[in-house]
Amino acid sequence: LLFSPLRCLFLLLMFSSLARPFPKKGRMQHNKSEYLQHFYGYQPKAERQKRTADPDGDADWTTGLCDKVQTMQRFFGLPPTGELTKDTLAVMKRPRCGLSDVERFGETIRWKKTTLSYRLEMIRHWHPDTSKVNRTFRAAWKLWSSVAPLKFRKRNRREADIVISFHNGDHKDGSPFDGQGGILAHAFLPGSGIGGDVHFDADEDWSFNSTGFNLFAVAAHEFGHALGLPHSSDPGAIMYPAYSFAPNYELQLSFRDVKDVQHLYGDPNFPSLVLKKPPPRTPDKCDPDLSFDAATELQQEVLFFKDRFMWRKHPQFEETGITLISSLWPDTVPSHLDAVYENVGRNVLTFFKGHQYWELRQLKMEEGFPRNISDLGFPSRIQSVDAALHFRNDRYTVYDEQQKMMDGSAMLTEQQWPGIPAPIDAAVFFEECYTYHFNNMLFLT
Ligand SMILES: *[C@@H]1O[C@H](CO)[C@@H](O)[C@H](O)[C@H]1NC(C)=O
Ligand SMILES: *[C@@H]1O[C@H](CO)[C@@H](O)[C@H](O)[C@H]1NC(C)=O
Ligand SMILES: *[C@@H]1O[C@H](CO)[C@@H](O)[C@H](O)[C@H]1NC(C)=O
Ligand SMILES: *[C@@H]1O[C@H](CO)[C@@H](O)[C@H](O)[C@H]1NC(C)=O
Ligand SMILES: [Ca+2]
Ligand SMILES: [Ca+2]
Ligand SMILES: [Zn+2]
Ligand SMILES: [Zn+2]
Repeated sequence: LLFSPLRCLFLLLMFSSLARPFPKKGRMQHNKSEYLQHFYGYQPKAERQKRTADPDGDADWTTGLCDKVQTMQRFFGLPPTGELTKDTLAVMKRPRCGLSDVERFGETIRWKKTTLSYRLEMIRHWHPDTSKVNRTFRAAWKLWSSVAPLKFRKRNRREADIVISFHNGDHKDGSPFDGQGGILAHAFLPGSGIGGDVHFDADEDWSFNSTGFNLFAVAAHEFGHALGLPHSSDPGAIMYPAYSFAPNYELQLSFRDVKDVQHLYGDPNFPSLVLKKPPPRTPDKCDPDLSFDAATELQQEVLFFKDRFMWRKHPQFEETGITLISSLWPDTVPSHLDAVYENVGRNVLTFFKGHQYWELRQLKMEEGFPRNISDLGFPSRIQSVDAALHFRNDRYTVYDEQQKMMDGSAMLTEQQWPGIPAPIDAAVFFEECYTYHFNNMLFLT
């Protein structure tokens, strides 16, 4: 259905044209073949022929590649076209964890004891405040020990189950680091020796706040691997492989993380209900109570926004993938948006939140944003923008971009669309979950 050999042949050509001399930074992120090999188990032709002497090697290679691109796209909630679209390449370039996204470790790989020791190796390349580092790691372990029957004890000298260290480049474990950006860290599954150990890329600009990469956020994720957890495709999970840290967002385990760690270490006697507050669930697009923050068309797709997340509905594909807003666009695009809209003529996507707006062209933030919506010629009584720009509470206004003017008379929505409940959060065309509730045109409140 979705696979077209021609399209994949084209993909092949793109591959060769993308070949560049070895970039120093984030090597794997610049080599698509290597990215798919490393994170999605893709085996290029040469290696496969060695193994199977496949007479139909070329076609097989192309198919294999397309498959892996699709798997990757599904994982990150992109339309599974199998093509290396701009979006796909953008997601591939995002900083992330060094472990594979497709390996499943199974239930058997876990520690057989419940008190684990960890040790921090001397940090040679970086001279931070060690008390801050120690506090950061303690807090990251606490995330996990507060939802599962596990205890973590720090050791200063003696052997420990989990050794935490910083390395740059090739550090002799078969998974070299790649300089700034790209891969941030990796960890080993529970076991003896190197098992359970956690390595951070010493070339990154680590921080305790939102400059560079936040050590706490990455440690919380890697410690999950050290306990035996694989990557999760739930973008709300700490075990999601892409780095996402927002300064205003309290880092916590999601419902999925808690479920997964309790599945590994669950003890029927452990009262999982004592959690002080329930872990946050990633919004489910089919939840009848869900209301979107915003929605917009983007070329052929319809995009829906909620908190830090977005869904992408592509007309060619039945599934609607969920992803993080930050996995596609720069961190400067805020979460909890008020409205988003596409200006097809100017090829610009505009995001609204409060009295500010941002403009993106070709996935890149334009200079000088955010700006005040008063710059758009909005009358001062407009403090923020709801829904598809044209809606504000029970009124809608028409914004004329040519004139930078609002149609002066805000009209009551009900006059235009009788029976539409107000206020409107997002006005969109969406049919996947709701066909039997509504006709195709859906207005969410
Ligand atoms: C990408 O990686 C593959 C496999 O490691 C290698 O054969 C190829 O030369 C690399 N391409 C570039 C442009 O670095
Ligand atoms: C932090 O941990 C390291 C390594 O275990 C230790 O050498 C250092 O003294 C600790 N720092 C503080 C302030 O406790
Ligand atoms: C973050 O911490 C660094 C020092 O680790 C400091 O220089 C910087 O100003 C801080 N940034 C913010 C936004 O707090
Ligand atoms: C931006 O707009 C808001 C409301 O529209 C107004 O209160 C605020 O003073 C404006 N800020 C600037 C810097 O113009
Ligand atoms: Ca790196
Ligand atoms: Ca170990
Ligand atoms: Zn990981
Ligand atoms: Zn390593």
